Amino acid sequence: MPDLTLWGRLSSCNVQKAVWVLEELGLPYRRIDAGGRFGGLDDPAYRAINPHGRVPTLRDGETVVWESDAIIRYLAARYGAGGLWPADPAQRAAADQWLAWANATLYRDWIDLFWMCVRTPDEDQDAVGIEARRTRTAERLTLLDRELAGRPWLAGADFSLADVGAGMTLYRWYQMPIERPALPNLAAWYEKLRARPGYVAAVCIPFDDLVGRLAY
Ligand SMILES: N[C@@H](CCC(=O)N[C@@H](CS)C(=O)NCC(=O)O)C(=O)O
Repeated sequence: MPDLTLWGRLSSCNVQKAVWVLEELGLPYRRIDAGGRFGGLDDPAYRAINPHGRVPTLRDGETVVWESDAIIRYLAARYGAGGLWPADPAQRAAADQWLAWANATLYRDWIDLFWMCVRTPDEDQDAVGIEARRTRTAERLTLLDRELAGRPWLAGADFSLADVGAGMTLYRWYQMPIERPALPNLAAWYEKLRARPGYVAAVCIPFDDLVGRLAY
């Protein structure tokens, strides 16, 4: 029986990825609220396990991992039996490229958009900046829509970490007060994600407590 502890508030999108994978794998774990209004990230004990001082951090017995994508890769490799993270290098690369793309490309404008149009108080919002991020995020999601036309899941026939990295952004994308292009394949994929209990438990988290609030 693994001894898993995850540090991080559930309102953090990066924590959400880790919780989603823990739920997908059906693993028992303890989650400790940290970061945001819970604080604790500058505590020496926390810095000792995560020198970066951010959430999430995972401890599995003696093993400590931080950085959300490193955490989900670790969990899937350790406990996923080749499902979420295929053992075959070519199949794994098919998932890994999307996981890397989600973090390096999709995430950047998407998270800026979230901060600029949700977390920034109305009176301080930069409409031009918001529109630039909205347009670029829509372009990335349009690419996903095209890709998803030919297969059920992002890396192929099976659900994998590729779906976690990019799929994590969709709940907030569909909740944000913005205009969205009609993307039928993306919408169908989102519905399939919403049918997964792990996605609902980890990602479909209302963010009212973050609205108009730059500081925690
Ligand atoms: N690249 C890191 C980003 C970690 C990060 O910046 N986490 C944010 C929350 S999403 C954080 O710790 N913010 C400070 C806080 O919550 O107090 C990862 O994916 O884990």
